[in-house]
Amino acid sequence: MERNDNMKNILEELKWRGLIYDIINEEELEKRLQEPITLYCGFDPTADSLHIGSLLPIVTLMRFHQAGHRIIALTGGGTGLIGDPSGKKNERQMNQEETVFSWAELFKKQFARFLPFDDETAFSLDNYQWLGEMKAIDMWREYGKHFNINYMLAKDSVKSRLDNGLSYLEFSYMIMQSIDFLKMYQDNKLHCEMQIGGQDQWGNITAGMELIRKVAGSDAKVFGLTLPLITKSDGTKFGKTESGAVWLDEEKTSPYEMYQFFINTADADVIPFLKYYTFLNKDEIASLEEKVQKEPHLREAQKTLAKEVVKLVHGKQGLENAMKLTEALFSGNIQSLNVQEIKMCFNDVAFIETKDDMGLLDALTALQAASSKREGREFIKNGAISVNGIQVRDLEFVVRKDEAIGKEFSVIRRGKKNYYLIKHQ
Ligand code: 383
Repeated sequence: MERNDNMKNILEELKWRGLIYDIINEEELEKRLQEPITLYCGFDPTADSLHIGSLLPIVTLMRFHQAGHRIIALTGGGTGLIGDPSGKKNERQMNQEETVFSWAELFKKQFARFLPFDDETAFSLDNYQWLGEMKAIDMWREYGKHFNINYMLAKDSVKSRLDNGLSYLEFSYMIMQSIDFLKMYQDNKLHCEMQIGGQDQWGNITAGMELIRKVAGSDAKVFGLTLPLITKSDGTKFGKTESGAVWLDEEKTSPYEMYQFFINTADADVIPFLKYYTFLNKDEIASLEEKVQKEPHLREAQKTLAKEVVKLVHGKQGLENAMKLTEALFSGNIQSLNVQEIKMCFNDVAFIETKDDMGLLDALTALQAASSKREGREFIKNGAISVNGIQVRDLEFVVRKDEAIGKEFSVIRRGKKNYYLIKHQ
């Protein structure tokens, strides 16, 4: 019973969460969603990991699945060889086939962390399966025939690139993505009737719907839904830190770094982000909203957001690790960390490498923790500097490999928050 209500109310739920940018034919879709529907979202393997931008459509697929619908995570092993011009200013560099295939496998492993693939209600597919074996002549005769050049030129992804340059390869991308939708629509077992994607995918999604109607008949009912592009209240791009993108692979972005990324969410953004990324319900979010208003300094909402997302992506263990590191850094209790944890924590702080023991003053200037020796002396005298969690007031202090953590790292802290690393070789 509850499952059924969820199924029927999924649009309402998505709307409340601010997850809908656009829907084609909303009334019809609302009716159609009274019964289980199959929907998909595609992801091109353009790097060796998914990133935080891919998480929103993944979580949205989870919501549909939990509401009783059937979902497909489509890896673009085929389309990844072509390159979607949508939202891209310039032609992409072509990646080697083996590279794209190996990335595709990494994507599939990552999807499985979120989606319980069972080949009945949740599917993991790769469009190389059909695009890879398609003959060029068939592609033009069976599908190219249905694409009107004027229609293609009118799409943003094409129009915006005409001056900058757009190769025939990327121009044909929307045909490939449309073929996917058609193939999965025609497949009896899948009968996929809906595609979701970010705002940038609107043109490709509608092109697919158009192709299905041309091939299967104008009464074919298919749907498209786009998710908003996530924006931040300060106008900066979401999903980037100083050290680059936030990846879902823990080797590229540690659970600790991801935790820090979300903890730093602005008060103005934290409620929308909780709605987008977590499964907390209306009451839970409303009570956090009150806390943002009444006691913003406690950052309760940010802590919840960070915990929920890190747990979702890295599991309980990852979350525990992130919190341990956060606690150690906050309290300055660096000694409690092992070499592995030091690496995770200080992945992106300023560092120097040295073979020799090093005077603290020299280290401070080399690390640019102090602009001059004079300033360095001030810092030390004022008790602002600690080495491996222990305050140092001795101007002659020497940072020694022998006393380093694991004989590898000495962590320098200046003030409450500024960390630097000496890597002993
Ligand atoms: C490929 C084949 C399909 C359907 C979709 C695709 C991929 C699509 C694409 N998507 C982006 C990507 O792969 O390029 N042509 O990096 C991103 N997506 C999702 C979402 C998003 C989009 O994977 O807006 C952000 O994550 O749609 O930019 O049959």
